[in-house]
Amino acid sequence: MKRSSRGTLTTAAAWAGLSFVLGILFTSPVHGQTVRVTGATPIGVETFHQRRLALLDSLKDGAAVLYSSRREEASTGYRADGSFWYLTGNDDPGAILLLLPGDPEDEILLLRPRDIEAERWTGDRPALTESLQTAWGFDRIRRVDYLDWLILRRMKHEHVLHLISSLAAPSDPVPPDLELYGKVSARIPGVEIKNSSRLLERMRVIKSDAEIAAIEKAIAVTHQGITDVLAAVRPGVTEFGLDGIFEESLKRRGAQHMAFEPIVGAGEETTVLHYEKQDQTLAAGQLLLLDVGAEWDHYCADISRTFPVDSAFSPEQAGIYDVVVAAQDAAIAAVKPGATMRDVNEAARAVVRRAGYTDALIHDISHHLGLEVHDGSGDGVSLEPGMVITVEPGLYFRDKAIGVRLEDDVLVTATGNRLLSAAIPRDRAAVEAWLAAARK
Ligand SMILES: [Mn+2]
Repeated sequence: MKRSSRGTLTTAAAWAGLSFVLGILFTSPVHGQTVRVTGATPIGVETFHQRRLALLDSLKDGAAVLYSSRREEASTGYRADGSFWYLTGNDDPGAILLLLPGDPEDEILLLRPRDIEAERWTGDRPALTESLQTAWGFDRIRRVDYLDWLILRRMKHEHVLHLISSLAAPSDPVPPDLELYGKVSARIPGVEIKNSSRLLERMRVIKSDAEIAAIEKAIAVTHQGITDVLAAVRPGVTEFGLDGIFEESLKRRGAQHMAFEPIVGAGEETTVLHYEKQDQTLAAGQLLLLDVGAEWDHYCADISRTFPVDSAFSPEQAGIYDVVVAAQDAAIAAVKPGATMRDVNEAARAVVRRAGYTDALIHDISHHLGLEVHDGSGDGVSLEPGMVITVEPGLYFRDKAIGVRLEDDVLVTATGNRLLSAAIPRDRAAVEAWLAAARK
């Protein structure tokens, strides 16, 4: 569930306090300016470079432009979109990547110009230095003003512009790369726009060990965050109060960002899939549904759990809860190489159908997980080792004010799957014990 927008943690605190963000300090000899550079992650500049080389190889010709076009949110600060970060490890606002397969300068990072006066308000931005190129793993970093000239020069000899960003829906705004390509093709005869978005999506859908480790860390922090929330669960507390505890817990543990805006709903709100208001007060006898996730090194966790506000589920709640567990068990068991998302979905539905709750499962139960909460599916056909998907069946009964959703994150392995979130209690008795332990 949930939309894929980023969380709302403030960036302001960030830097100094959080040891996991390894700032690189260096001085520009030209301006005598010291610049802090973000983007240092365990994944490392060489990996980002290898990814670009692999993509350049598959593109073969022409040019590809990729904008770091994630919207900047006041409370979150700037986060590069998934594809841009996957290829660059770079969060510099407004940056652009230009790939020119076969050219001696085949990868160029373009940065927005500096604005000395704006930087008094928002902080220093880097000067273009050799040390910056080394730190960011690029042979060539220029200003975005060069893009026109570089494209024109390239299109004198080449005629293909590759779209490598994720496809936008017809009702979405025209993405900036396609807008640029449209202008180029309106001015240079014979220029062709080619859909190569599948290439990057194929790369992103198979996760490396380092990526899986980041997802696991995000899951572990999410687990701790939920435990901190549980310590406060009782009649009389507000949904937004619990949301605040989760966010604070993440930050305290070094996760600067939430993977998405938490869903915290009690009572009837457990039946609202994307519940956002969070203005209700918890009451005895209700259920509490949490759909939450931390982001760690840009990788997302996505976990849902449902709890009794009291210490135990009522018999009616328990009956429904156990069906969701059984449906989830069946769906997780269906996760293996060669299976499809449809197979996974159907495994859960079969259990729900047998229980007589067919119409209470109102959404599909899986999506890919990675740099985005809803990651691309690659070809979207069958599961392969290295893919990470969610399994999230839910049953929703508005008239009973009972909504139960369980969501876990599953890695497809060569032989089947590994439940990355196995440490987070899931069975009814284990969840009641978790709640009791957290309250002590
Ligand atoms: Mn989900």
